Amino acid sequence: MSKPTKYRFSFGPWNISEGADPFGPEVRKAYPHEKKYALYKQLGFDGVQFHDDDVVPGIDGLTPEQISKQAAKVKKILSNQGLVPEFVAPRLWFAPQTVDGGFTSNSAKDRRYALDRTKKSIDIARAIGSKATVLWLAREGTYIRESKNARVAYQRLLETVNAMLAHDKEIEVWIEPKPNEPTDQAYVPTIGHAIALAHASSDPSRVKGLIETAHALLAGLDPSDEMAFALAHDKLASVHLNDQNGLKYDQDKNFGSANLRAAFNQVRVLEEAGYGSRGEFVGLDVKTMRTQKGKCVTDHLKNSREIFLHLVQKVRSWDRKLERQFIDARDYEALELAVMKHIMGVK
Ligand code: XLS
Ligand code: MG
Repeated sequence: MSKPTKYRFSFGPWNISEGADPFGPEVRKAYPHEKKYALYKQLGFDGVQFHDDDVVPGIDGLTPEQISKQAAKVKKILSNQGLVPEFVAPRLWFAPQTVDGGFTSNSAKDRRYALDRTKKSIDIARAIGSKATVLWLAREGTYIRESKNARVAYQRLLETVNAMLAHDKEIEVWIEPKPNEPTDQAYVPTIGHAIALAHASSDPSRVKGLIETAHALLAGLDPSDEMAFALAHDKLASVHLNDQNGLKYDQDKNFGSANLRAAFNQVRVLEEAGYGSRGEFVGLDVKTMRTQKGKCVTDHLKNSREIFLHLVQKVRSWDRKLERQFIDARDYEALELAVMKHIMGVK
């Protein structure tokens, strides 16, 4: 057995939120991003996930010089706090140009905006010391199927990935699949789609996947199997652990809070593959409940990390001999009871 992985954790500043939802306003006071960075270490986190405008607010109205000046400022804050920028993702779902999608918009002008913005966000990633960008393809999809040519859309996505790889010779593109929300039907709904794109690209070694638990569940898939698929192809660049209670809006619940056994299996698959041993982060993408009182609530982050670490202990103390015995005997009823008792902590 190789040395146990010492996990490193990351989250994005948007994970400390004000609690607005589509039906009502903020319920907690805003907390400035700059102040959030000072909280990471004490919560047990070393990595920061970014959207481009988390680093450079108002990015669309700024000159390249203003953008690099602001990026340098954030780089300094990170190094003062001893933090690592994990990735910078273009936020392509807020601008008026991305109402109908970015790379797959029917408007050539809007597609150009999406690519330019993405190149800016790659430059920001490099400027703050990260070699990764994430494509969560929020609005690349449709509400009615007839509004776009899906075949052309997938070709455009591939051209986009190639243009990103050509723009910067070192950048890695991590594709984060999600099957729906905000669109009815999103392109690249599963990790299989993402990895197919990676292999079709001009440099497959720099295109990987990022799996978010809730996104896999929304696709009706088992997150641990999705992770296993990516790991089998050495394509799992990062994970966004959280949880989801069935097929409803994207909930970003605390890791393990809806389905502890599924969480155990995600940790088991990651552990067995040595995930993290090459510096990959265990990312969390969790939101506190809207009902939670307080300013700057961070308990959900601390708690999800704690649940992950408890599950690591559960995986490491799982009786592999017993497992082998039940598997060899094809006694899966006994195997299931043993797993359940182990998770529940009863003998
Ligand atoms: C939203 C996504 C987002 C990405 C980065 O559901 O998970 O948070 O991780 O754009
Ligand atoms: Mg995510």
